[in-house]
Amino acid sequence: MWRRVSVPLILLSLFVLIAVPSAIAQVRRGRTTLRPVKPVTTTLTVRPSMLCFSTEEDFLCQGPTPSDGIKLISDGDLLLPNGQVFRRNRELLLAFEIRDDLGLDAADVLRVDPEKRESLTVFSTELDDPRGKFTAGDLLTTEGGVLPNAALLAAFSLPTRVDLGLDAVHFVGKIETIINFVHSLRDTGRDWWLENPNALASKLKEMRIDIWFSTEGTAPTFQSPKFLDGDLLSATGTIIARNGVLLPNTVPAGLPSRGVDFGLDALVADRSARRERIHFSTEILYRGRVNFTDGDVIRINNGVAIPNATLIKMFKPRAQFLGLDALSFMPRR
Ligand SMILES: [Ca+2]
Ligand SMILES: [Ca+2]
Ligand SMILES: [Ca+2]
Repeated sequence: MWRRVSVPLILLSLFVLIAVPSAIAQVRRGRTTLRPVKPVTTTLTVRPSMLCFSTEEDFLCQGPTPSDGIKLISDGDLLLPNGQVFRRNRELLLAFEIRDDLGLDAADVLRVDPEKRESLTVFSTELDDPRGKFTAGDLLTTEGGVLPNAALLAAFSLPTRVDLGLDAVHFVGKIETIINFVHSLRDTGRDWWLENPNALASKLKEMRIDIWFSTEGTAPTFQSPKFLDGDLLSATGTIIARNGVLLPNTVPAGLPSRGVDFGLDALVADRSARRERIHFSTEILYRGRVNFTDGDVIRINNGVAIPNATLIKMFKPRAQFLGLDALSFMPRR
């Protein structure tokens, strides 16, 4: 009994003898905390429930049946990690009166009204409109607006006008202003922007908003690129983050210095234009000190935030990996 009591007593006495004078000394030195303060992180913690996404491939859902009763999921559908379909491809394209599935490789959901089952989303398809109303490089809105690829690239003053595709998109700025700009695309029309592509950068600056995006191609030439398809661009003509900035130093990302362009095919951030909030997906995987696949959600300069398996598990697909091609936050409803 004596031994059982004495050991805790001795430990307690030692703690009092060591800890209390140390604490008093810290308070005397004007320190208000007795423990080391954890470093404050400004990185947004992204949870799967905050996101919607599209896959690289079509698949059959083996989980709960989607609300429209169709178990076949297209790489053009916008999905929720809870195993539901947020919008089918044909719903996104409803305003364009297109019944073909044209794929989905960029999306930014701006507003959701669950009661009316309405949402305002900007997005880009994998394929051109068969009737020629838009290309896979254009930015589309669910209201039927089209911002052509030429306008997105105009501020980069490339020597020739070329459609470089559109692989990821995210608007930054005040959400009400972004929505007003997107509404205006419905009335302006694609042809006006093709005639006045340089108007976009000045319009965005005037409204104090921006369009962050990535292309499918490197320009103006592969040998002497101004930007890579793995760089994050701004429609005002600047590079927000090069491929080598997006990925940690231990990954050989960026050309020509580090060796490989990993691509950039899906992107989310908040609306505040802070680079540390960027999360994205690459076109190719990497195995090294930092491992990632082209289906994972990766945090800027910091490795995998959400693995592909977590995004797709509620769909119970028969393959464990479906890729990742578009990513958006879901607005708070
Ligand atoms: Ca994409
Ligand atoms: Ca596209
Ligand atoms: Ca990807």
